[in-house]
Amino acid sequence: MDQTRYLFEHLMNDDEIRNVLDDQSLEAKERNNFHPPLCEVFRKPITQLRTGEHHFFIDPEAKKQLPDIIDNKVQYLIEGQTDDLQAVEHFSRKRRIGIVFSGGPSPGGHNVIAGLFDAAQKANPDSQIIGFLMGLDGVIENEAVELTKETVDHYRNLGGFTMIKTGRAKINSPEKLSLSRQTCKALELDALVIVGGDDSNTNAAFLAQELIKDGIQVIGVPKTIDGDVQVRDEDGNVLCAISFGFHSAARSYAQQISHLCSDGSSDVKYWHVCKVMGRVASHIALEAALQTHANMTLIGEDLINYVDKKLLAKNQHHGEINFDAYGVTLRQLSKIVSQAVVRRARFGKNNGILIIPEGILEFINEIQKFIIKLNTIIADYKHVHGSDFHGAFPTLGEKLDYLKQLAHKNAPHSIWNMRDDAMFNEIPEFFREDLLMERDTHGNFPFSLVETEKVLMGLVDEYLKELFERGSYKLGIARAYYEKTLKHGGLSPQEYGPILFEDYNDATHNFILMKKIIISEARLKTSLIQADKMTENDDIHPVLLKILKKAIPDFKTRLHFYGYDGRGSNPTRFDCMYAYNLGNTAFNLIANSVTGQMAAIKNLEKGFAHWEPIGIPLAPLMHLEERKGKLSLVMEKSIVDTQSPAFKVVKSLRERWLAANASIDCYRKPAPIRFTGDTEEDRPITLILNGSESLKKNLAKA
Ligand code: FBP
Repeated sequence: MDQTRYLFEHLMNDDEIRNVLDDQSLEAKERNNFHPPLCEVFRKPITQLRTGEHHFFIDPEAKKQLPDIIDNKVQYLIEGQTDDLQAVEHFSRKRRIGIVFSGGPSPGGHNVIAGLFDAAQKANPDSQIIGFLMGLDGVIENEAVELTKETVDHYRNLGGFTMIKTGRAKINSPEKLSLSRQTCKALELDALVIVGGDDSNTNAAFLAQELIKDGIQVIGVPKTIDGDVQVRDEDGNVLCAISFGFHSAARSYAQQISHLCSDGSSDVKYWHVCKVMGRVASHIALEAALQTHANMTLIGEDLINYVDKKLLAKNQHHGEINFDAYGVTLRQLSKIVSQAVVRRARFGKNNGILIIPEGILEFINEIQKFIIKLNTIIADYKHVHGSDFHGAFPTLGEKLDYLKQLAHKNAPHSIWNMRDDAMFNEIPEFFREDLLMERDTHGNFPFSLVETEKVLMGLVDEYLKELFERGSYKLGIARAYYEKTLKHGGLSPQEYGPILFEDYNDATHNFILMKKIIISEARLKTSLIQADKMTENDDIHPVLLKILKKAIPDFKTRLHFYGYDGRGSNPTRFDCMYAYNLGNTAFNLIANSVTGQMAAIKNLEKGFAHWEPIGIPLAPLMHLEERKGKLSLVMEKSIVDTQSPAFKVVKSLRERWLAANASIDCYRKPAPIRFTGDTEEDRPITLILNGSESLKKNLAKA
């Protein structure tokens, strides 16, 4: 017997070894056996609908393009009457339901399928669930498989979209709509469930409109780690507080970041810069801040509120308003970060943790302008020339030449003018290349591929060097350490203190700051000569050199990107339960004959006992937005509300978490992702804060 075969057979005969080498870990098996609790209503034999009193602002274009589903209302799922035999028969009839994932993976997706599968089987064991493969392309091209119990069981409570895969295709043309319709008819589907983000739910609305004449229902499910699919009615009532997957991804990133907090505060030599996913909105960064208490977290949405007061005041003397003073530029942002570094350094802290949302560029004045302009130029090129911009100009040089030509045309309303061209050429080359990258199928800018953190930290480094030269970036020295060291070297701390330090005579300062002028050995020598402590021919006392070395900061960064890893993590218990109940909601909406609705769970922010499964009408959520340089009807993304309690809490704790003082850092250790145990949190912290009535009251008083 050859050695490999012998080894294999040996492995299979040894229980202990077979167990540890099994492709499915014990955790995965335990996850497979976990039964997420169901909302009360789903434990009843059947459900029915109750129309809710909610109002939406309706975009006239939505009324025009989605006439058959625009009058849909919010539907609450309530217990159905089992004595209504017709209703029972309708609810329990055999159905064929298609399901598709669309867009980036989001932990919990498999549980949506499991929830749909179990609910359909409970209503009628002959019902079938058809999984479309590789995203909406599977619907367009009729690539599908029937999902068996065995397949579904294998993926319960596990992360990824592995069961049927996903893709970024969209149904954005009459041809694709027609092909999708053909597929649904050919497969004799009763309904199709689209699990996706804002763009995919937009697709769901259009498909619902298209398929209504065939009696095929379409239901959307709010998925995206970005957390930007949130719905409120016109009166501000929250109908969908967050999409599934957000909690797991944020917790996964938070855990990695918290490990860096431990490492960084032990080795005290790096600023760890952590970019976290979230294409535009900074929800993940906000949650990661709450989970970890990192020293500094940038929130893109907050930067819009930045006002350059100096610039504003300068022009106000002439009675003018300089609108350039509003919003932040990349350079200003680098100064804000630098100030935080300097302030911590003052207390001897040469380390720190900075969280940057990947979508931050969207909120930086000049970059946002470039992204919008370049999106339009790239999309226009295709409209006008019929060929792809990137195909026509494969190299950066060719792309830049094309932009230059546009600028030189000097047309009065040209989208790219000489000033744009000049400013664009001042940006580092790798960053220009990033900004010109290919857009995705939705025309979106690929934020996760851009090295934002590198650009920003490059500028921070530059500014810190400037501050160091000016003498305002120094590491504070513990007074006790200074005194001990000098005494040890045979020098009098009291004699040298006032020569070396700005604040030596202020006994309340436990950390003392070297004088601005002393930034090198030469400057130290000059100061000592002027104070008659040495002559030109003497060498500086080694103990004083030691103190100088301690005062000179060495700013070193380590850049990290937390994105795809957390997107593929296993779901938290919250996401296991949420997604499973969403799958049940989708089935129950279908069984109650509605279409053009998004399955949602109301009261997520209040905890499981209060969860209410509902259907939110998709059409009223659509509005006109510029996409690829054209106005399109799409679902609006929800960005961080800077008036929300969660944001205000983070803002009020910023100073504490920065810990630019003599105290220790306030890092918080979030739990690892899991679904068992009493200490697992039951929902994202953002939701807890936003749902807290007492916090709302206190904030109103403040
Ligand atoms: P969805 O909006 O499809 O859920 O995807 C979100 C996301 O994970 C973003 O956070 C990220 O910017 C983007 O996908 C990455 O896209 P890609 O997978 O195409 O690199």
